[in-house]
Amino acid sequence: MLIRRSANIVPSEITPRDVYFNRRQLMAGAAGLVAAAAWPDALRAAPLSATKSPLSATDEKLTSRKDITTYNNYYEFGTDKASPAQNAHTLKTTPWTVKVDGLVAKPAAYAVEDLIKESSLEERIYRMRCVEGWSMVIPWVGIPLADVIKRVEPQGSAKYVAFETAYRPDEMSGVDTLIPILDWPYVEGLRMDEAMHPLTILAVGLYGETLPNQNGAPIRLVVPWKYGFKGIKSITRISFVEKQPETSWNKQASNEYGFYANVNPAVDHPRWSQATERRIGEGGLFVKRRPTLMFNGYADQVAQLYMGMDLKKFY
Ligand SMILES: Nc1nc2c(c(=O)[nH]1)N[C@H]1C(S)=C(S)[C@@H](COP(=O)(O)O)O[C@H]1N2
Ligand SMILES: [Mo]
Repeated sequence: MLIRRSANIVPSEITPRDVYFNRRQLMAGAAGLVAAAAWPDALRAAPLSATKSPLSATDEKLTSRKDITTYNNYYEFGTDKASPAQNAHTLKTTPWTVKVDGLVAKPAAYAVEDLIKESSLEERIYRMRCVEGWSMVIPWVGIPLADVIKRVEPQGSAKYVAFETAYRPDEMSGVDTLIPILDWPYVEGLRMDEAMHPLTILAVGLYGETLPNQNGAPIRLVVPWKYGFKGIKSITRISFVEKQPETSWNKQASNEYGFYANVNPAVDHPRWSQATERRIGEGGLFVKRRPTLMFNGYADQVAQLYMGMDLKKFY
């Protein structure tokens, strides 16, 4: 019997394929229906098949999987770089739904697998730059956010897209602290043209497998020409709105973190320069910092979005 068999084996013996196969069988058996493809259990990294995208930055050496998955910012699980990898396993990422609401023709609670269904998974190798001054090159797997936006049919009055992370004190060790680090839930936003830009993706994996929890499983935003904090993790809500939405870091310190957060070596953070960066993995005290590039090196693709805007004022 399927159920007794799976109860008798220890989790480490279950491969992602077994999980996938068993769930399909159980669903088909119980409902007497053809089961929809089940989203692989994100607790264990499961392989994803993705096509390579020409929008990748292929010239640079990839940051190791180890560094990408152990040097994280995900304050819901603590503020040390190592904390998310240690603590984020408590977040239950299956099943997972994303509520789409606001100024759209098709508001609904979409299961992650349905949200990405009419799109094909692509590998996008992107340079990523954190406002703290470090950078990585990450092989994401995801879909253009534009595909999702088109499907839900925003109204003409929708000028911005707002995003919200799950807020689950029982599953997040860092949100119930005595002095709150941030005003939870974590929220972010993009202007509609930024959200529709072909470089903007919803990532569901990295290095060819489903996202580890510390990187924002099961689904997170990736906007490579902006500072890392715009890349909101474990998204549970996407809202289409008329007015510029609030963002977590801007609420926390509006003189330090603006709504746009475009990578810009000419506009310093009030407490430190943004002119250079340290590439994670290029260790050693004497390794030279790299110059930070305008729009993180994506200026050819995105500069026209900001024509005529004063980027010192709209930082
Ligand atoms: N919900 C949530 N999303 C978040 C953060 C966070 O603390 N909470 N940190 C941001 C910051 S500052 C960065 S640099 C990136 C880091 O993503 P990574 O750990 O996958 O590299 O996630 C962003 N998304
Ligand atoms: Mo960051």
